Amino acid sequence: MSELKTIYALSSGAGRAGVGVVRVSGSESRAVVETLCRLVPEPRRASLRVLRNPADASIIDQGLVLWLPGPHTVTGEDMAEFHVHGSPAVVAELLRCLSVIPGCELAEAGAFTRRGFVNGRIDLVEAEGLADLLAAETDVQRRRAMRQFLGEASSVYEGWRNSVLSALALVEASIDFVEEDGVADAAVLAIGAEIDSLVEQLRLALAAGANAGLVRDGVRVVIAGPPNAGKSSLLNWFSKREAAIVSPIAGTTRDVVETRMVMAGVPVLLSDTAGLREGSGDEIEAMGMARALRAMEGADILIWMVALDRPDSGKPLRDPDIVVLNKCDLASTGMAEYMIRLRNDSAVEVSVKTGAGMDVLAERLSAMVREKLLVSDSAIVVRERHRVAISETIRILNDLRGGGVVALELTAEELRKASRLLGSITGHIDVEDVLGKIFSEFCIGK
Ligand SMILES: Nc1nc2c(ncn2[C@@H]2O[C@H](COP(=O)(O)OP(=O)(O)O)[C@@H](O)[C@H]2O)c(=O)[nH]1
Ligand SMILES: [Mg+2]
Repeated sequence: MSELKTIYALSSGAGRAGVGVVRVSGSESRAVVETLCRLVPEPRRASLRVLRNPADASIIDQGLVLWLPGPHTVTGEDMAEFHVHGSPAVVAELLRCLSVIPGCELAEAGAFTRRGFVNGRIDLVEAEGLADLLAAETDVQRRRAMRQFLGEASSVYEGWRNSVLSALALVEASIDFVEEDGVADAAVLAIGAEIDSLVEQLRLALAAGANAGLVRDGVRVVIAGPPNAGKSSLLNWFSKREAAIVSPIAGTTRDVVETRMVMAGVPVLLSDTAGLREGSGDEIEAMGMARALRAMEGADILIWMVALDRPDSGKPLRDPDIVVLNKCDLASTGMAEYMIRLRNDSAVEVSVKTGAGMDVLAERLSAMVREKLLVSDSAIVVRERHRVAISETIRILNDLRGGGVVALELTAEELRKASRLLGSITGHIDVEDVLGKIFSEFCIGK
């Protein structure tokens, strides 16, 4: 540890602010405080100090200084914090003065959190929770990330790993008695129930995590339908701005127009697509339709919109989640038949133009967004990295169970693999290669 440099960075947001917080971590932290303000404050006690440039004793700023001796700090190392006036000039001068203090260097992105991990202050799943927490834009994101950061997910992962380890202990103990008849069978039998229950829990967790990406990345809502149904009008109504061009000319929308919004505390990516019709002959419109079809496939919620005065309205690519009959201010023609063809009896009738029925539609959509998230609010298998490890663990355990009675040594080896996989999620083993990826997500100063 001793060869590690002392790192420093602006930990609060860049640009003008009331206060700028510069953090320092490493063995030189105390020396840094002495260099800049002579008298080191009492540990963990905010003290007002004048900070001076060590080269010429000119004043950098006056601010609060914290001296935080390790190991009970976020990095596990000695730390210091300088709360100065948050102007770019003050912060720049402070950082410049820090850069010439021997043994100090500017922190890389995520360096503070990484040191916290190396020193056992935080595990990988908690670090990922912290990254999500820092990136959280909505309340649902904040709550899920906070739970992960506080270690809820980690303790579940650790619990699973412990049950693998206790099965392993039993198998290893039996290996010594393998000469005796029936010991192998008895051992495998004894761990069977435990493994089955573990596999079941892992499966449930995978399923619950299937929608977790929605909390992180947002729910994709796609509006599709024939030309002139009012799709672009609907997108504009939801986004409260003229994001898409509205016109009576069929084939106006040629690309996927996306707008971000928050619904039920969740980020929603709402997409308007080119109207689907046959035989338009326009090459660019055809490309737009191809994009529309792709967007429909990737939709978490598909809104199929048709106009009430156009009974011949085509068919959606897949069962829509919401059918919207627009233009209810106009006379309806033969829609009943169309609805039967669509096999959907829960359409919402609206007029984007007059606003009729729009509150019902908004409520229906928002309920659906909430429903998508119910599953994932408590999800712990939230990243691809977790999914891969859990799926592989399930495969190994299933093979063990399905393979009849195998040699105990082999069983033990497979259980060891499973425990390593589960341990790699929280970072207790074999994780060098994933570290760079996880910590590079952080900004500098974290
Ligand atoms: N009468 C009536 N016209 C509408 C309504 N909603 C949209 N329109 C009109 O229908 C035409 C097509 O709308 P647009 O949003 O561009 O449809 P899109 O092709 O599905 O994107 C435009 O002239 C809109 O003003 C509605 O509720 N009632
Ligand atoms: Mg349009």
